Amino acid sequence: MSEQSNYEKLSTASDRGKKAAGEKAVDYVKDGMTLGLGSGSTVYWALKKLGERVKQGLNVKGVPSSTRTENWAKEFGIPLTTFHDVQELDLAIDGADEIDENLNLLKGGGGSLVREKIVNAAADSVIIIADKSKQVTQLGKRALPIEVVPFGWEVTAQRIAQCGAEITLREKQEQPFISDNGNYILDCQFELISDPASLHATLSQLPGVVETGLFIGLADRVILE
Ligand code: ABF
Repeated sequence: MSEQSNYEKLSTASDRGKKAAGEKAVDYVKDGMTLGLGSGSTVYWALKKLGERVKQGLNVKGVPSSTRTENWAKEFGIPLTTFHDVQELDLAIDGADEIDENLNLLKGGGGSLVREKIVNAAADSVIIIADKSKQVTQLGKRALPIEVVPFGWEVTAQRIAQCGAEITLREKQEQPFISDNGNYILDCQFELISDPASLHATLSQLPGVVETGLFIGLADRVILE
């Protein structure tokens, strides 16, 4: 069964929450906007609704944050553009794995965190869409995804472990998972993250770390359903 037909089954409350949140985000899209298109199953619903609006005459274009999002956007008839042509986005719509009360996020479960962060940071405004299970008091219950350069990843992993994490190299079909940027993802289980900004700053300084899944101060609004 394809990913999409799985989403369409809406078998759990969380699936229905994702659909509701994704669709609501489209109410914030105005004619003429250039959009950042996030990734994940909640974004799938935003893209589907956005495609319907485009068919009704809404004029927008989007920069996709993953190959999967690019394919869905094409399927739904959403015009696409790239950072070669636009360097500022009006609005980004994206999902998250955890959202704390300060709207800091843990992201990257789908492996697209680098492009998601570039897209979110380029947007005037960022709306995060999620089902209610993503709301937490403190980030870090889930492992923190960190994208690293494949060369010397073992050394990078050791350095991250010294910051207090248990590290798992993400795999797909028993091979290292490769991001859209050709890198590896380390899933790093910390104790609960008490100071996300400081942890992000520390990790970002380690050689080999491309980006962390901590999104600090980027989200402007959260739609939780
Ligand atoms: C992306 O999609 C990721 O950063 C995050 O890991 C994930 C959320 O997934 P879903 O919407 O499928 O729950 O935004």
